[in-house]
Amino acid sequence: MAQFTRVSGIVGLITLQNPPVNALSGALRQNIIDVMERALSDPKVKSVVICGQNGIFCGGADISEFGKKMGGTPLVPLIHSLEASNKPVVAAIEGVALGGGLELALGCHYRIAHSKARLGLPEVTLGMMPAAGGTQRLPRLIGIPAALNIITTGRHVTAAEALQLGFVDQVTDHNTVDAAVKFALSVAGQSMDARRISNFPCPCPSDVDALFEEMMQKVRQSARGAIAPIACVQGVRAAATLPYSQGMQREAELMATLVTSGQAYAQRYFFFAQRAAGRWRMPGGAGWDTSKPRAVHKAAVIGLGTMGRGIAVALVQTGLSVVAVETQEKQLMEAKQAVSGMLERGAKRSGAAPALDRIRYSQNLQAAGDVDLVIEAVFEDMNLKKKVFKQLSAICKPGTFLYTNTSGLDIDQLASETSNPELVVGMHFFAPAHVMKLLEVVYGPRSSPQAVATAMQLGKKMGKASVAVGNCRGFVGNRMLKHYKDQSYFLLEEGATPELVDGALEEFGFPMGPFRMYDLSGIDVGWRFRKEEGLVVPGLASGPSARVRRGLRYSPLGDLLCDQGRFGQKTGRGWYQYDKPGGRVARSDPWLHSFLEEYRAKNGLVARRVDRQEVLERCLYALINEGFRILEDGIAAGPEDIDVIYVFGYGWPKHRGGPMFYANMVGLAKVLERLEHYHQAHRDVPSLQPCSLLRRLVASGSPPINTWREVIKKLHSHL
Ligand code: 3H9
Repeated sequence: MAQFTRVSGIVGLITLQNPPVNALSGALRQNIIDVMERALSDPKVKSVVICGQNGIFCGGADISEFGKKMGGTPLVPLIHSLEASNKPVVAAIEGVALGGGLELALGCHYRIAHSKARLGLPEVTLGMMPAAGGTQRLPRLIGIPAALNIITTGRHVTAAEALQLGFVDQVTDHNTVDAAVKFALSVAGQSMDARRISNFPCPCPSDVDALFEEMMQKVRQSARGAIAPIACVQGVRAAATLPYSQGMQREAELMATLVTSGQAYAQRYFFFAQRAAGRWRMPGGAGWDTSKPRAVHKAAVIGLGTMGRGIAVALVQTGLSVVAVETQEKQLMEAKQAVSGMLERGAKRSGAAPALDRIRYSQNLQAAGDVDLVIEAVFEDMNLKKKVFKQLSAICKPGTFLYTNTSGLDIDQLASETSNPELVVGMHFFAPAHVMKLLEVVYGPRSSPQAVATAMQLGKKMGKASVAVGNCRGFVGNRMLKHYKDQSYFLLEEGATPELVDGALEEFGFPMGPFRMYDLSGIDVGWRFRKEEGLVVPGLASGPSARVRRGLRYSPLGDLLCDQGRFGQKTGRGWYQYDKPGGRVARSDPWLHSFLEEYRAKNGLVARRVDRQEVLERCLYALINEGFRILEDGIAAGPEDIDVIYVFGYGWPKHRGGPMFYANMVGLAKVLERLEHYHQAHRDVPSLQPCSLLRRLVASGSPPINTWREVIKKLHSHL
């Protein structure tokens, strides 16, 4: 687990060995203590180097051990014993030094890092805080503002930045262990009194109170109810205001509250959920472990609207050569300018040169003839997409993957237009496509495992959380969202206001409630679509038929606003009012409230008092219920997939783990009981009727969420 050897005669080399990331499990911690004692008691050893096997220093504490009974020596005394050593201890950092891994390195007297190494304290992203001295040592070493930034964001820092900030002493492009051993030889025999960070005074700016006040406000605003970032600030504040030993005590107290909190539980679950989603599987068994992706070098993007432009940027940034096709000349010119701008801004941020020469523009679909894959991103219209797919099937070289960016159209219908339907897969990007982390990879009944594997790998290369899902209207994310949206409208009809609904959901942790979201994205989008489908009947504002579509309860409220030209932010009026068209600050609108009253009166609806709890239960449980249906249908393989989709694509607060995790936390029996209650009260809303999988899970004693995949598999095998 921790191997000890002597190198260059006098250097004790300790190698952490706990694949895959040398996480500091109880056993490894105990081992480090044992080998360190050996190194210190060996008179031939004059200095020590700590490194990790397989080019990785250490990925931090073993996340799977939190919430369980702790074994082995805790990390804090281990790090203290390293720091207290009279023999110099040098950390040789390759790959990553994260969380407890960086804290271990901060306990060493020197840190030598490889130029490609990444360092950071990402505990906050797990709902926790650095609690092995990270909040006390880092500010002492690099100052409060820089330490606050690293600890409250959890971001990974490059070796170059770490050197500049001063928490790495040397960066090498060569063998890091060799460099560290050389360094250890050069400091052997020296006193380490001046190198123990815990003895450093904490550099305190004169306006320390103002600094922390400002930081606390900033963190509270962006945390959306998450408690870990606040505890991180409090921990660093302790470093600034208390002696080291008391600061450590404060750090331990804060962590004790965090580590047992529901939020930390949710975020640790989410860490493993992301990895579980990567282990995708199609019905029939093909999946990540059996299907090899094909190497791709050249891609085409068809259609350069907002989505196509973002996708082209993401592909170029991934290192592919891209042909960007747009048949309209004006649109092509505009897109070229916009894409170049995005690439230049991206390059500026990353410090690289913009790869403008990797993208070529064309007005002709024939330009896609020699590419390895196409991502079609034309307007969301089935007939148009079918036409494009038919043409692409004839133009592209044999074997070219044909991917479609759609937010919910039937992949199999598109595949039918081609001569090789197995090459067709959906790639549902989220706007802006080069920024948003989520990608739904949608397999149709005829998609080949290799076409899916290649799309999944491409998504990963783009830095996306890619989730493989089955083909159905709206796929996973939008199919569930429909029911959340429906409830938001029904609540207005029954007596709520947009302010109440948005307020409740924002307090829950969404960055934006539904009505502010509709205003932002444009209320007219769905209205235009429904008009084309003949579902909006002009002038039909009242009477029973206005509130029924396809035999189901329907709220025409959004359509009625559009009839009045209130499309949202872009027209300066929507569910709220704005100071001008395009304005961002939503203000309550008395007109809207009168409009709602009139609407209710015309439709014979009597407003009743709706409270925040009902808003949460109706909107969230309707969405969750659909999540269970999706699991039942096999559209998503497990609850983790749904949770990843909702956190990365739909603003679900990460500290609540995702909708399915939330249902598990609330208790499935409670969710079932509330759904039954609401369905009883709204018989014309079938989506509130509890789905049979939820009933079966409750009947089988509400098994823990990490067993649902297996339970569902068994249910399917009995069908
Ligand atoms: C902490 O340190 C608290 C301290 O302050 C002490 C308090 C007292 N533990 O991501 P990958 C697994 S909190 C357990 O696919 P990559 C992971 O599940 C910790 N397991 O690879 C996966 O398993 P599987 C702070 C871990 O190359 C496999 O390793 N540290 C841990 O894309 C490969 O992972 C962090 O937050 C862990 N610490 O990325 C760092 N780390 O194959 C968390 C990974 O079965 N880790 N695994 O699915 C990471 O950010 C990434 O894993 C890393 C590698 C960048 C290291």
